[in-house]
Amino acid sequence: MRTLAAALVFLVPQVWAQNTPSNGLVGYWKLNGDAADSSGAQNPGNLIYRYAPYPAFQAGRLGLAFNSGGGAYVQVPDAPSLSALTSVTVEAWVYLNNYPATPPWGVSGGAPIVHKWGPAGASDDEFRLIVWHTKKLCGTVSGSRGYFNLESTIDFPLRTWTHVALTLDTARGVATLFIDGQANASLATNVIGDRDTYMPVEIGYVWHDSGGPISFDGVIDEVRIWNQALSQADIQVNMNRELPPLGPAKLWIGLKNSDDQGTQFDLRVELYKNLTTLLSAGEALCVTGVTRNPSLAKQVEVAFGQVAEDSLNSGDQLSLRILTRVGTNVDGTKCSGPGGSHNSAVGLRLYYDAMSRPSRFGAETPPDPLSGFFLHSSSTDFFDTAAPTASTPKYKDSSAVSFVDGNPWKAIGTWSMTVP
Ligand SMILES: [Ca+2]
Ligand SMILES: [Ca+2]
Repeated sequence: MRTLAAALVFLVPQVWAQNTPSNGLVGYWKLNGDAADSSGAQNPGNLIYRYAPYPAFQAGRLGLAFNSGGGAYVQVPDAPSLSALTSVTVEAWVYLNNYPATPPWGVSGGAPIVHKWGPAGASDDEFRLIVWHTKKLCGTVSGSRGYFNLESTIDFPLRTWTHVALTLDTARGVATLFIDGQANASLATNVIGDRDTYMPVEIGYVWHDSGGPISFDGVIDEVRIWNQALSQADIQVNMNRELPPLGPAKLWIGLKNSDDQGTQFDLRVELYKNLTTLLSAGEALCVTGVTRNPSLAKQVEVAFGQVAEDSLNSGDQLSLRILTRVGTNVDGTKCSGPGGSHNSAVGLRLYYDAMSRPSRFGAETPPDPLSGFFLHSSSTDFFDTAAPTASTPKYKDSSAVSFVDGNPWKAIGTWSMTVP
């Protein structure tokens, strides 16, 4: 049994076969008041107070964030999905109050952001992001070919929210430090991140090998660990938002009858478990510019609402239902189109199985034009993660929609898959 979030957030087939999502996100701590893992890889952390408990969560960069300045830290137990990542990305938003002091024992002081450290010293840390007392950000990865310390070329900004990311692309042999989405320093290296220790991931804290415990003096938010090297574009697209729990539906629509041109439409998507439990729904209202020819089909994005907590078992049916009606403002009045809006329309057409019009839905982390659950039809309507290959337009029409009849939603169709 899997939680819905674990199954749906990362929607590739492997999700149901193993715990590591194949989009590469292996740990995702939003730190919105707890240490829950939203990656789907099931790596929840524990909040540990070194001294007396205090309010460790406060307003952050995205929702709440974790204030480690009082001595608390987040500890995530070791797991196969967090070790020996080969290529890796470690990301976080950080707000540093002060540079770390050089401790009296004469070793380098540091403000630890994220560590998965080794039992023997820095040279066997699996990976880490830390701000040194020299004011530089440092990223480290180690493995069977040694380790690197890659330092920023600039002093780390104080008292301002700053996004940091370390990537190691083993295939290309490049490590890069990003600050606020811009590559700041890079290094050609043959290091591979294949170390596999039993140590936990720690956020905001490290036990310094020669100096004892060190806390990060500041606030940390939105920590993500990937088992792949994200591109700068991927980092920029995703750094300013929480990764969505379920990507939008992207639906290609057209008119059933060209006489309805100018009419505005509403679209609604509903996701069901076993056709009875509504897991999530979303609507796009007053969609304009809908025309008839397949080559003029219009893509409309419909965001899902929050996905209800539920569980999926092998054999459960997961279904996407798509509905339409005459375009309606939020106050219930009819939308007016620039070409004149009808009170009734012959119907709306959904394209779903042509190369250039692949209606689909699902997570996009990072956004990928060919990721998601694609709608298909054979003898039954279904969806899966394979992009359609048909070169001719495939579509399904709603029955007539009418505002004057009370403007009910009319189903275009229901697409399903069976959870393996
Ligand atoms: Ca947060
Ligand atoms: Ca391990």
